[in-house]
Amino acid sequence: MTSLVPEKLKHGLAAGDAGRPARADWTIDQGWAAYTAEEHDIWRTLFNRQSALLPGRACTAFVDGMKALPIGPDQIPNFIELSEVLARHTGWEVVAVPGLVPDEVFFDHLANRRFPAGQFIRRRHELDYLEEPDVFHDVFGHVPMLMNPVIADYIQAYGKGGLRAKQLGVLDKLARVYWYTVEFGLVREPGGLRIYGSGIASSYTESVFALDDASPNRLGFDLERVMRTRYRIDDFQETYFVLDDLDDLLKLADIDFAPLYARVSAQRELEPGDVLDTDRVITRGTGSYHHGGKGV
Ligand code: HBI
Ligand code: FE
Repeated sequence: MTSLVPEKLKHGLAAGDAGRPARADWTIDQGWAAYTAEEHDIWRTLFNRQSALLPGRACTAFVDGMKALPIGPDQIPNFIELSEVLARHTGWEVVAVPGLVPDEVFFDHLANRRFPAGQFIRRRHELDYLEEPDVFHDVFGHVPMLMNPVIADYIQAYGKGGLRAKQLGVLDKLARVYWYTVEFGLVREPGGLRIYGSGIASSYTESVFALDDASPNRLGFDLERVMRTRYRIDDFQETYFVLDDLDDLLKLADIDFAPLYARVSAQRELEPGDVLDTDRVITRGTGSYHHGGKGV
């Protein structure tokens, strides 16, 4: 699982960690030719085990997007080749960054349909856990969803909304919406619940936990409810929010969030595992994973 915690930036994430100077927009060259055989091999390991897991778990949009893209087991994808296909479908491109970038920089890229993807790949001893988004999380997890026109517009709207939310001092509320949709969202399909969140789709362990484990809650998505809900950055989620249809995100892209922020700010914040009387409960989790042995 990757964390999107901006605090990391304050502790000296150096631009150009990959050995290249970052530009003002924090982009770097992908430097594709410089990836080592070991790095391509780590990609292959991650790609193969995730590809075996996702049929019947990933949503149709993810599967379709993946199929149409030059993403395969043999090598770390080339961002220029990805961008050519993306541009034709939804007008997005993929640009390389050293890791987490400052919020404003991130939002500005998204608002202009540029997806900043980590240039580096995790090491072999951290296959299942890393703190910063790497090329596997960003490309395998996010890029297939950017082939979907609804997600394409929604993530751009998040970029535009992010700049406003930051000025209003309510970024934490908007970031929760991104977290519980783009990163950790589930969607109902005729065959059952499916993954569309990239943080789940790129995680071997969480793509099983999110759908099959008895521990987490699975609740119908509600915008204001989600804005109030804290999330876990360093472990599986205690609650997943479920859309009835990916098209529901289209409405979200159009809503004026300003009045919502005011209303939500007046209400108490919710803990990751809370379930309310007003929630549309799909699965009431046992909580055993996070609270096991403590009688919750
Ligand atoms: N930078 N590269 C990268 N990827 C992210 O997902 C990201 C980021 N910087 C800030 C950030 N996310 C979040 O803190 C915002 O979405 C709030
Ligand atoms: Fe991500």
